[in-house]
Amino acid sequence: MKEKLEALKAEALAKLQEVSDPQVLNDLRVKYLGKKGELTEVLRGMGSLSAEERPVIGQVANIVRGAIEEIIGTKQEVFQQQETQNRLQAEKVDVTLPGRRLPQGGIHPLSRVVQGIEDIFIGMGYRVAEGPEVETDYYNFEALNLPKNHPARDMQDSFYLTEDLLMRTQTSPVQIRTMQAMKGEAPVKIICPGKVFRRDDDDATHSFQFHQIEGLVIGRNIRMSDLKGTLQQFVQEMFGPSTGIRLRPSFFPFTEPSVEVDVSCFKCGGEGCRLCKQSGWLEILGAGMVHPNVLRMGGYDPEEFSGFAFGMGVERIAMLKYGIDDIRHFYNNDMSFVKQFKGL
Ligand code: 2NM
Repeated sequence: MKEKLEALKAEALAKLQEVSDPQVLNDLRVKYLGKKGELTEVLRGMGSLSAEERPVIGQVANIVRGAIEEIIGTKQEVFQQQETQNRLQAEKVDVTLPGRRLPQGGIHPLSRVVQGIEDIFIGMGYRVAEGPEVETDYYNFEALNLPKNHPARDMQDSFYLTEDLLMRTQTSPVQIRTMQAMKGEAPVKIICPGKVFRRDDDDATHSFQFHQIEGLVIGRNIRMSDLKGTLQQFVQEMFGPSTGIRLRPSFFPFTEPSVEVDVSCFKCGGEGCRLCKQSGWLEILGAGMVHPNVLRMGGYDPEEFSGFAFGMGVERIAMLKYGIDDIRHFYNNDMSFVKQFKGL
């Protein structure tokens, strides 16, 4: 029996020594040490041994069991370490790799220009007022001193929805609405940014919808010099401290007198270049003293109150500022265009 045990031990150790796979190791453990294993099988014969032989064989059996358990334990530990190493290798993270950038949006050039202009006027104490894009004939024309037979009211020039409703052709109706809401209180200092609509064929410089910012100031003793000083301050903040302005007589139904306002070319400083067509000046604003009829429509007595107003096209300013040659770029949603203004 002792020989059997020694043979079992030799065979088991030889086989276990070669094992390189945890599954095989477990199979061998069951084969030798399991309940129905070979060692158990041998020990079952102990019953036929004499009382003297039994402890001797028992001791040998224990040594055999111990030797087999030890080599299995050692092997298990090696396999476990290998497993840990493999996992560490597989799950390795290189913390020095650069991170993945999140896609970042930018502000549309038109919004950027609107925000810039708003900030300048807010800095001068103005409030931003907004109103509906669908207007009544009264607010869009009548209250702005455009009589019923005025050429600007031609059906050909505006988008009419009904006899009485149309898409606003400028943001001035917001100013009338604001004046009426103020119920004769002064001062009024507002700018009105927004989308306006004209029935026009689109080309490089025209669009049936575009953006305007209009400003309005009403108070006592508001004079043309206040308008001039305000616009002078605005263009210096907008285009740089050396920018100058020039007023030329003009006509608008809602202002009297009316002026066109040019700014000295911010590209050449007035020397003359391609941007200003060699004139040294860029036309960017219309303005004037609010017409007495408009003041009356807004609820202000022209004998007591006066005011100035101005308006500018956002697209035109953005095109000059960023050197954009076609107004349609603003609306195409072409990413290669829009992306150029990221972080500007
Ligand atoms: C312009 C030019 C001149 C203007 C007038 C008014 C109002 F409502 F007070 F009558 N708002 N804006 C105005 C005056 C607009 O845009 C070129």
